[in-house]
Amino acid sequence: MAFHRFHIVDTTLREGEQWANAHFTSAQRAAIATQLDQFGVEYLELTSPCASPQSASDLRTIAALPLQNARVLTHTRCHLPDVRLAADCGVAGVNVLFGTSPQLREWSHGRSLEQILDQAIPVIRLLRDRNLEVRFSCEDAFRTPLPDLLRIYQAVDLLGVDRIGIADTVGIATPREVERVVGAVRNAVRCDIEFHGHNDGGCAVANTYAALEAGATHLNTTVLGIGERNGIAALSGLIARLYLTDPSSVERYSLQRLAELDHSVAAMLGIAVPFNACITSATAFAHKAGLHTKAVLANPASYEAIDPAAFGRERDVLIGHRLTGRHALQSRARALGLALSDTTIGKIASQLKNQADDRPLTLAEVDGLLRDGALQAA
Ligand code: HCA
Ligand code: CU
Repeated sequence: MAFHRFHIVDTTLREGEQWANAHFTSAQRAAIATQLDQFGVEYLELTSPCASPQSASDLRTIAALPLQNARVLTHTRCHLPDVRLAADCGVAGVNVLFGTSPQLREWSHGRSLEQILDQAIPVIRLLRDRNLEVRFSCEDAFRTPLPDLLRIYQAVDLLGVDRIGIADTVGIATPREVERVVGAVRNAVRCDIEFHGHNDGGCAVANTYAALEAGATHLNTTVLGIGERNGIAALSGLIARLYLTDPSSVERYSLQRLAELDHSVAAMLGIAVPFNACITSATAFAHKAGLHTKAVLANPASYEAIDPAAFGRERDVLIGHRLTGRHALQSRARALGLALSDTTIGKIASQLKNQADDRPLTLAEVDGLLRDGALQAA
């Protein structure tokens, strides 16, 4: 299936900074912006200049970088003073938000729908007058009654926003609900649609993908999925999902840079890339069980839907453990230039399994067993 055109709005430098253990220095922020730009994301969303003096000066610095692909946005409350300051920082646009669910209206800001719209009007006008991209997002959209959502989105669409944002702020949506809500919004507005999905229920990437299928044009990600609580859709997860559907949908990105990007941000955060990160984790292309290794050695496509080479990764066929099969050993022997009979391979396999019950063997140790086996058989 071919996708309509979509844009990645990476918010590592805003939502990502809201992860409990994230605290980027100015140099790190600039490095992340540069790496994301080199990867090819279309937008970077940065923390509001109202957050702190350093946030304001870093926003100006990054907005002035000679980036090749990414337009720099900042994210502010829908307050005129905040938006005025943001508009003076050299950004291409401002992402504003307002909580619209009954929960946030009651416990966060206490405003009615009318008051929200009254506050949005001058903000949208100011950004349009300044020729800046303007996005208006309903925070907590999936706990906002659909009629309320549509009313707000249609009103801001008529006021001339470039896009509206649909945020699953508390991570409660399912792909089906995302399809229903984004589909309804798609039918109600002319402007572009951005989706922002939290991962509390483990559905962030699935929901973001469902939003794309239902008509969203702009998709929020962060590197490694960092963000409030357990974060939002991970860039590598979304790229994997898109690649699996249609490799040509992501060919415009520098896919070979993805692993380096994840590892570099992980190092800045003082964490390892999670073992289950799509594409970029140490074991994302490691095959272990005998059934798997046998088939992968014959044809990698048997157990690999993603080609590691497309991302500059290599597959790992693990053959030093107790689940190793004879086929994997035979294939390794051939790679070493050793011609071993089935009987010899069988003996080596038993030897390996005995030893590997204590601990897995390294590849060098397996090679040693194969070479010894070849000498004894000669
Ligand atoms: C938050 C806000 C937000 C905003 C998303 C958006 C969310 O940090 O609570 O502007 O679309 O998840 O609602 O990240
Ligand atoms: Cu968020």
